[in-house]
Amino acid sequence: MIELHTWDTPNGRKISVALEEMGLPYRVKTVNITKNEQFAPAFLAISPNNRIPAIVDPDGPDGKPISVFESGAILIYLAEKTGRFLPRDPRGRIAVFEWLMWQMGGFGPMPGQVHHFLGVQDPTDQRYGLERYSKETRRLYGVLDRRLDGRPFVATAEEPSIADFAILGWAWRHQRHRVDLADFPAVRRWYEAMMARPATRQGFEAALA
Ligand SMILES: N[C@@H](CCC(=O)N[C@@H](CS)C(=O)NCC(=O)O)C(=O)O
Repeated sequence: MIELHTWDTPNGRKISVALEEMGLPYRVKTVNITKNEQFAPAFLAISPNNRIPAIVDPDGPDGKPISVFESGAILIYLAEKTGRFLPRDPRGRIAVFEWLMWQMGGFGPMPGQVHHFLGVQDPTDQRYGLERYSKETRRLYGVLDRRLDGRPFVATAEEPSIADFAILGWAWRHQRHRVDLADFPAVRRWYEAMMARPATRQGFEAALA
């Protein structure tokens, strides 16, 4: 059974959603990042950047155990293992990679900074960072809204892809980064449709902490 080393955060939830959607059995190993468990040597051995999530699959590609860190790499690994949620045709595949990389590079790091600056107590220290990252986060929601206008999913037509799971992990925290989905109607329609999927919902409800 796959071990999922994780915590109840957007990057962690991407993987529990993907595992549930793929119907892969998994066992959660919690890494309490509020208690610095991400710096434990045993965790660093599978996640050298000391961040969740990471997985250990006892049945890797060569039949031997493999560990994978970085949520984008984990999603690609799981999609290739199961043959699900990543098209085989090169055009469909590259579209999924484009939106997965878009999430990893922006729609995660930017709202993550909003979360950080919201916690800064000194208003002078807070102002510039909060303004900068809130503006960039809203810009990214606008990009996503235009992309989803007239499309069911971000990169595929018939069913979601790993790019939807990745983006959803962060959209799940829209209230925390103070984005009202009413301002982004296509994102809201997609978000509600994704959250209505039983496996996706289970991925967000599974006990991770
Ligand atoms: N690019 C990484 C980011 C992972 C990440 O930032 N994880 C956060 C929780 S969402 C974490 O482990 N933080 C612990 C720390 O900052 O020490 C991925 O997508 O896997």
